[in-house]
Amino acid sequence: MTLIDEVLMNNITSNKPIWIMRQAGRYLPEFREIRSRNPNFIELCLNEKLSSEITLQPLRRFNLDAAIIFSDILMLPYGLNQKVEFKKNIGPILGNLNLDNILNLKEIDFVEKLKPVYKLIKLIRNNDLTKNKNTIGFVGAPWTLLVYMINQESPKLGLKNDFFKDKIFLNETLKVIEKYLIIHIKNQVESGAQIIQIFDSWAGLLEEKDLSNYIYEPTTNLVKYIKSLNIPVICFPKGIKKYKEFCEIVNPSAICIDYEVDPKQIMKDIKIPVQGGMDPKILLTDRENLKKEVKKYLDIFRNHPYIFNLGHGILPSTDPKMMDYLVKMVKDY
Ligand code: 1CP
Repeated sequence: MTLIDEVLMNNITSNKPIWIMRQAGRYLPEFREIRSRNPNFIELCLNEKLSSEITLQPLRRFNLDAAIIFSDILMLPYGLNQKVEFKKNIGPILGNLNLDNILNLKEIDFVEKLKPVYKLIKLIRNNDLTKNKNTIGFVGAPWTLLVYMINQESPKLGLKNDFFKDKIFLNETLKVIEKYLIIHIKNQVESGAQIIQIFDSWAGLLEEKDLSNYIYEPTTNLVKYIKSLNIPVICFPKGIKKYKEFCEIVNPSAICIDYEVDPKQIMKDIKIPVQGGMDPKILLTDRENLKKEVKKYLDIFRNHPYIFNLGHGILPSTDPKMMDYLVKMVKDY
């Protein structure tokens, strides 16, 4: 049993396990080197030799407790035959969504398109570097995927004005996303993923009255499904504010918190295992400050099942030396 397994069984461990969102990525020179030779991001994700190597890169450098597969939440719309492109300095750009085509899609064709993701999981599970560590698979939450598939670009500057115009269309799309998410999760688990994290990066965009329809209901369905496979599920409803209500309704195995919530309040409100919280920008400051912040989270959650992580992905401008210092500090605490 690993430290993360212990925590996810709701046990308090004296040493806290650590992994970092986006640990495989742009802050690592060895990733940038591979990326510079592979301008097509989707193709890079679909090259299991390279994507497994990228997954393992952070484990070669740091004593992390888990590998998170190098993939993307937008592999789902790609699998549904919606065009997905990553433009430099802009982000993802998606083609028009054709719901009829998606409704007519066959499950085996979807799985065939995403096969390299499942092969990547098998490769890393068989690698010595993940021995005694957890392999984390992931998906985007139904709401966040709906956002990208309808908005067709990042909603960083807000959703398009007519986003909520056709509610029937939105709900039909949401249903089909849920259906294929279950298929994608099933295949990740069958390939060896031991934990699933659900990233709801845009949960903060919804008004309270819409949380039930777009987040609570579809996410609860996924959580129930993942638990039925005897696999723990970590939910990250970034920016939702109502973490307590989310946990009570959705009931994940663990909750990942963002950097805008007060960890002390979470400690009071939440009975399930907690992950994350520290602002990724702290890694851009100095060691003294980093030490102070890490200590803050470890002290607050000392008597709680807790996995150290950040409150969002590690920033591309992070110095790998600061990441090294962070991991060592958590391990030596
Ligand atoms: O080199 C590059 O330009 C690619 C940058 C990049 C990377 C490294 C993208 C494009 N995706 C990824 C990998 C990725 N994406 C992982 C890898 C595993 C890890 O080490 O953690 C994961 C878990 C994701 C998940 C993901 N993709 C999310 C959820 C988490 C989050 O950050 O909120 C989201 C929203 C995406 C969409 C996406 N993919 C890539 C970008 C730049 C974005 C965000 C665009 C936006 O701001 O809307």
